[in-house]
Amino acid sequence: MKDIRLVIGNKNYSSWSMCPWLLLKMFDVDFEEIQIALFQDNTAEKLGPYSPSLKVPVLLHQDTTVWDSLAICEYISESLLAGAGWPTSSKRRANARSVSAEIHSEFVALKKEWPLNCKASYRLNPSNDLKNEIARIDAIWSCCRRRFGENGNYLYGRFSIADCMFTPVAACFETYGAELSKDANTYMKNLLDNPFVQQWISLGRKEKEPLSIVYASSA
Ligand SMILES: N[C@@H](CCC(=O)N[C@@H](CS)C(=O)NCC(=O)O)C(=O)O
Repeated sequence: MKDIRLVIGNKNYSSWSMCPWLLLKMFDVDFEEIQIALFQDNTAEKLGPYSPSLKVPVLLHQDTTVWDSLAICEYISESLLAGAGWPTSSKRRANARSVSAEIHSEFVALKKEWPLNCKASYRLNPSNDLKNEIARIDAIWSCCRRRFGENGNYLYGRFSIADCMFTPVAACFETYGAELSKDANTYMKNLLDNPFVQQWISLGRKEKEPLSIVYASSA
């Protein structure tokens, strides 16, 4: 058994699982992946020993259990990366934490109407609420890239937790055909070209659970 274990759901559906998984991969942290299929009769039974919330993701490190994607990313950065998960300047770090918290806690229409589904690729017209949310995400991406992105392809130049939190959004935008500004579209493509993101998506596409599961839930 490895020192660090990450419990995740189906790669095809579990947007929140993708965030800490990508952080660990991007920073070359050795970890064991424990995958539990969601929305099965025995899912709660399987998650119970790991997850106090009965949700994924969950990180297990020595005698510490951390659940909830953003808390896990914070823990990884603090305990395993000496803080390197966030930008180094306090101004950028504050901005990165703000946009990460915003995507984590807001965007109800996006999470409901355009769930992660790596296997799908079709246009799905957004509601007015979702259009407003897409415009807000476009503004976040464009503004971060313009103000802070000078030293790389990511929101704050080099890769950070903020990019992890927005990667599932990029996958959903691509799947359902979000209309974005040029800068936001370029950033989305950069995220999707990342080899670990490609790996997640291609593994998700190979999973066998039926697509109907995702529409029966709000995950
Ligand atoms: N706020 C949590 C949300 C976790 C969550 O909703 N996970 C979904 C999968 S992406 C889940 O475990 N769903 C199973 C269920 O709701 O029973 C986080 O950021 O980790």
